[in-house]
Amino acid sequence: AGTDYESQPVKFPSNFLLGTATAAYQIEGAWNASDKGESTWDRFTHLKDGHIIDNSTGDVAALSYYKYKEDIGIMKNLGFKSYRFSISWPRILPNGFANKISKDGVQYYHNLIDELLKNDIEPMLTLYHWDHPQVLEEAGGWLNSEMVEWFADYARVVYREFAPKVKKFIPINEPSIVCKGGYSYGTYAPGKTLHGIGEYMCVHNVIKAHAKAYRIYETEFKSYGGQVGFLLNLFAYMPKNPAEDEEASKISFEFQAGWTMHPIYSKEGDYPPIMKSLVANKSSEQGFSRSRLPTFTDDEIKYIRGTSDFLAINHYTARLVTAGSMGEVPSHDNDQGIIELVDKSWKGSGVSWLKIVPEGFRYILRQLASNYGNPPMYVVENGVADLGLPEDDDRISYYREYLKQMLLAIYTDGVNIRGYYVWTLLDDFEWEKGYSLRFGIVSVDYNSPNRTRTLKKSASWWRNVIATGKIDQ
Ligand code: PNW
Repeated sequence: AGTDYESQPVKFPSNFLLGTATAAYQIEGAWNASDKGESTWDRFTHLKDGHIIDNSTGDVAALSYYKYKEDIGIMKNLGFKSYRFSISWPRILPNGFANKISKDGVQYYHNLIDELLKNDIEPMLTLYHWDHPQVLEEAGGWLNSEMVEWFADYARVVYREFAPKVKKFIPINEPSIVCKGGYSYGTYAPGKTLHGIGEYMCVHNVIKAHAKAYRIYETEFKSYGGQVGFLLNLFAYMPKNPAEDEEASKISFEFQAGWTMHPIYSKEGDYPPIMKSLVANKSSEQGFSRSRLPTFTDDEIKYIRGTSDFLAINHYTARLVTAGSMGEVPSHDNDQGIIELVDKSWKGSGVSWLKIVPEGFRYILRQLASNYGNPPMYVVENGVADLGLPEDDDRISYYREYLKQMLLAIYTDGVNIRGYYVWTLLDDFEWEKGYSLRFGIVSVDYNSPNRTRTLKKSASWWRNVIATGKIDQ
């Protein structure tokens, strides 16, 4: 409010890091190259049982396993200074466990990282972007607390190999999204629908796994001088009616952000008090003998608190919230006592959940900063889907308007944001949506065996933004 269009800041701060982000399963292909093990997403897509809209798989995807040099060349050409990518866990640990390390798998990521460094592109490494070894899922996956140890063993292998070259690590991509998709809705691998139980158990173990991966770096690898950050996905949850729905918006924030942020970033640690009481009340109303929200021991609370050197956030869209009831009974969605709505005036995109609400971006950046002591932050995913147009003017205006809101958060609100990553470089495998929609600034021709890349208009737009250090009006 009070800032007119002309006076909005358009220049990035100096040393602001601009990059692009991808994830292994969504672009690599080469699903069974060399001795790679089967991942949960390999298993899930191979079922071809309608879970994936076009019954497609990531078997070949964008072939980035073979074309990484070309992809890095594109980033270099566009001027990006950093690349966030993920490692496929079963590619480097084919058995799931650390008793066997794949030489070829490890070599692939060394080649990728070396090529980035040669081109002055800073690697940001995500250890787990949803594709865990299927064999570990057979043993319970994120519902088994042993998964914390298996992940810790994997993290140690990753650090041992790559800590000399990589200075920013993110253990886990979006705990709440992967746990709800995989263990509550069943829309993601492994497709379990234990709503009200599964998503809480999964997040509980994921938080512990994150913390352990952080502590391992801290005690065994800190001499390399790198950092380990916590990543969450967060929509903006804005009150439907500002006069009445402030409480609803606070509850939403605690259930989405607080669920994982409070244990790691608050002074007291543990889950947010309001979440503990709401889930406990619902559970008892429903006849459960204890809360469906698991509990941390005092030692665990201490161990988890403070396990993040930077906050990484993925942001796409917003919701309006008001008191009400949604979701399956029981479920994390339902426990909140909230309904989420979208404003009719919000523009849609190529995917139904993603409405275009630039002001929501500033809203959550400010909210995160003020709730958790304004930690150093990186926005490590932001972008929009369409149905595949080379003249992607809507994508350009999405980036333009969202970036302006981020700059307002930086300059006007003082939010400590250090970098921003475009989701995504290449048209990719979009999980349950397969290849039916496109998020890339570079198109991939899925009809050509070679997966030919072509720059979209938004890629050229980004080249200009990076070269000039500012957003065009
Ligand atoms: C992110 N939602 O996930 C993921 O990190 C990416 O792998 C993915 O490709 C990207 O968003 C775009 O879809 C989300 O439905 C997926 O709320 C879905 C939701 C949120 C985040």
